[in-house]
Amino acid sequence: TGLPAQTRRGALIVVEGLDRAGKSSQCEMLRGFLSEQGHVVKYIRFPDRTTPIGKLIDSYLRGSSHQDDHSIHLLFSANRWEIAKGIEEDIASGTTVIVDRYSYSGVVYSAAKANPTLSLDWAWQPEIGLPRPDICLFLGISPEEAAKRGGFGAERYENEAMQTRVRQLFQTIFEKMQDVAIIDAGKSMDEVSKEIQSAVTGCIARLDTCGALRK
Ligand code: T5A
Ligand code: NA
Repeated sequence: TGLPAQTRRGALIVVEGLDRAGKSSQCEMLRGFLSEQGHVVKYIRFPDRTTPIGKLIDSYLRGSSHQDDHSIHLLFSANRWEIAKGIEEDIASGTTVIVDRYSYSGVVYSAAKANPTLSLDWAWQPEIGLPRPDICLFLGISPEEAAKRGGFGAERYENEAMQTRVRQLFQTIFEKMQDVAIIDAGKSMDEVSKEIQSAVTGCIARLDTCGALRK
């Protein structure tokens, strides 16, 4: 008696994957699924191209401007930091947040560049302290399956050599990581969605929603 009921926190769910693996489609489907289950859900994506930093990133990705490799890496990271507080507040107030790409894309795409002073280790540093996901769903897809979903677009990084290194680096980091579900994204949208739902349902059931979000 007397003590206010503690608000149960939301979950932080990250969806990562290779280009055209279906991340955005699956985030939307997951949002619908969780909403139907009665969760309050927010869907955000990185890069968030709407902020001033995001506009610099957008221009870089579209090839309209140049940035040093380290500099653009720090901008991608800063783009997460400027939204991090908002994520923490949402989670604390009971909202489940689905994030389309996060630090893992951040470190992998930068380290995939042939730049001798931009290692995975270097790339991780500015990510330290950001809210840690309760689960990361990694959507893996073969180059053949990805190609069937349309050729490479015009954006930077959408080329064979870059994608091959990105694929290897994602594997390297996810092999060592806990709380990651590797999903075969080459299957049909509904099959992929079912696998994601089952992984997320398991995660939420195990989650101590009275405990704080990890860093
Ligand atoms: N980046 C990003 C960094 O370098 N550092 C960072 O810190 C961050 C956050 C932009 C780039 O920025 C880099 C990585 C990227 O190169 P982005 O805007 O998220 O990142 O990339 P997008 O181009 O929007 O995303 P993708 O092209 O990777 O697409 P998605 O979201 O994986 O796929 P989606 O859902 O749009 O689907 C693609 C197509 O496939 C179909 C869909 O209908 C759609 O046509 N499809 C399927 N078809 C058959 N079967 C299925 N199961 C299908 N699922 C989807
Ligand atoms: Na996308």
